[in-house]
Amino acid sequence: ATHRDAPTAAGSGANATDRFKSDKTTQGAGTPPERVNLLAREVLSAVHETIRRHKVTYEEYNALKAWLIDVGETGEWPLFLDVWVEHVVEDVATEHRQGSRGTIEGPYYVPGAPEQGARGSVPTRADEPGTPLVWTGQVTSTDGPALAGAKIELWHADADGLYSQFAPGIPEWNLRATFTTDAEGRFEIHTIRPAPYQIPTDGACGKLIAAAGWHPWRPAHLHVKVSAPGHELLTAQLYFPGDEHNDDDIASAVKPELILEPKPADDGETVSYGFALDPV
Ligand code: MBD
Ligand code: FE
Repeated sequence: ATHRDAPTAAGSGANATDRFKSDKTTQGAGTPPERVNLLAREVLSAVHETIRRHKVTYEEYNALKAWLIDVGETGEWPLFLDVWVEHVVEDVATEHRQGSRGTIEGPYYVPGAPEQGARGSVPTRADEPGTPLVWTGQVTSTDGPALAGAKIELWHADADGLYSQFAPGIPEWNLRATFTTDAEGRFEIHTIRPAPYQIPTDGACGKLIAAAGWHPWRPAHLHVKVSAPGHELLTAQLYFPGDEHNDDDIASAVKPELILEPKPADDGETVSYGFALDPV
């Protein structure tokens, strides 16, 4: 890549902000005033309490103000919220479920990825770097039966940790696809193993991480949305054993049930992992 199309925090941030606006911006617009009053008051009280307890100075208050302005200007509200807040929303939203565990969606999902049937490959570049991965599995209902015609939407980073449609210079649907289970609920997906993901160091989120002395890493992961008529949508991520950030993901989104057990194969790796969906 030339310098001009090098990935930047502001570039992926602007794309993630646009993506959010085109899909989800009107969700929750009808939240009743009593609820807004309750939640806004409690969040503000928690901020006030922190200021009093730690005797926050004007210098620190102005650093916060400058940083919040920067989050907006670099388009990083989706990244900030999904990394540091979404995992708790996801826990609360799914605590009633009996079926497969899920985790956060993150900022880089795009609906409508190309349909590949029950068995096929995700779109890749001719010279796509990365270890080939063949993933087989079955989608069932927690009621018992296999779910034919269930949709598995898959998206993930490439071997450089970059996502198509958010980093520049990558074909539109690279490493993004939709699969549909066969009559027995089964699927077979051919892709590559993604690299770990690093929060951009040149944006507001990167500045917070550096200023606080944290690290910017998420472990390597595959994102999925699994859906079938009459069942709750499952949003999950799958991880690889031995990744050094499985235990300290900056986005707090790893759960032991989501770690794959890949096995070496002639040309790369194979893995078996399926999903059980809760009826609505
Ligand atoms: C990612 O790839 C991701 O999955 C999350 C949750 C946040 C930032 C980048
Ligand atoms: Fe991700």
